[in-house]
Amino acid sequence: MKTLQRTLSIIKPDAVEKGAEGDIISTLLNNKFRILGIKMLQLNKSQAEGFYAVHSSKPFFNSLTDFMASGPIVVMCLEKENAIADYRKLMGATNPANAEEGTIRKKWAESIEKNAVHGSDADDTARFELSYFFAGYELAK
Ligand code: IDP
Ligand code: MG
Repeated sequence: MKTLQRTLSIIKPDAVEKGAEGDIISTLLNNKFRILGIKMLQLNKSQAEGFYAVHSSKPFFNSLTDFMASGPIVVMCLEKENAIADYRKLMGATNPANAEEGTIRKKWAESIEKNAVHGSDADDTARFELSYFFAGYELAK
């Protein structure tokens, strides 16, 4: 049975710097994602560390959190049937060298770190990540 799901999407600083927001948002809408909430903001270093706490032991953690705090981002709550897996498929592989044709990362990512977009990877992480950026009243019904 298909169930309606929510996922967190981030257009990362590298993609905002390139002016890719409009193209990425169009791609999401064309692929039947509903945008229930959207805002632009810039994380500070400790907010970036909190968001990526699951990766705190990784060798790339310091560089990743510097990058995520380096400029404005666009955060969105997306809704669709099977949104979590479908959005990860649309994003493409973490390393753009492995991303399939037609994916957002194939088009916009420049490296395994500066890879244009983020998407939640499971129900529990989606809940945590959505609550990191949005209060309930900020989301459309
Ligand atoms: P995901 O974004 O595809 O879910 P994760 O493994 O959860 O990938 O990694 C989170 C983010 O950390 C990636 O999107 C990327 O920006 C960065 N990252 C992942 N692996 C590496 C790496 O090996 N070197 C540098 N940055 C990395
Ligand atoms: Mg991840």
